[in-house]
Amino acid sequence: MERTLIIIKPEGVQRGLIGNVITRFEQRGLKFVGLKLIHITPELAEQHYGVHKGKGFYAGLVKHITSSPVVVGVVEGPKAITIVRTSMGATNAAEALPGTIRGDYALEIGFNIVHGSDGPETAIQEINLFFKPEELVDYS
Ligand code: DAT
Ligand code: MG
Repeated sequence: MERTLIIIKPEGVQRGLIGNVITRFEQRGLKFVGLKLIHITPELAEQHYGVHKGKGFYAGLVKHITSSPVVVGVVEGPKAITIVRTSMGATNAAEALPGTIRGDYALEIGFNIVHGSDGPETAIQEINLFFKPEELVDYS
């Protein structure tokens, strides 16, 4: 079993895609063990996107993710990290295949609807950044 962090970004919330994105992960078979609506602070955004510091798009990325509320969730399942990434589609929405979230709902890299952790270590870091242990449920 793996756990991974997902974020429905400001444009996803504003466009009314919360239910749709959650449904896609649920229908894939993943279980939500954490879920909340929050407004990300600049401090939290800088921690979350710290790996991109120094890149040309960093300032815009932080500004955008803090611009309005987002949904953050933790999903669980076998190979959850890879399954979320492949369900999301390519980072650059122009290259994302139809059938993926980005391929069905996004046009631009800067408005690509959804975030998913990119590996086992970042998944643990990102889950701990956004959720306290007591905010995560256990179905077993
Ligand atoms: P992903 O979100 O697929 O993990 P990433 O970690 O490389 O992609 O980048 C994080 C986010 O930053 C991405 O979802 C959108 C934005 N981004 C990445 N590369 C960009 C670029 N060249 N121009 C503008 N925004 C970019
Ligand atoms: Mg990433």
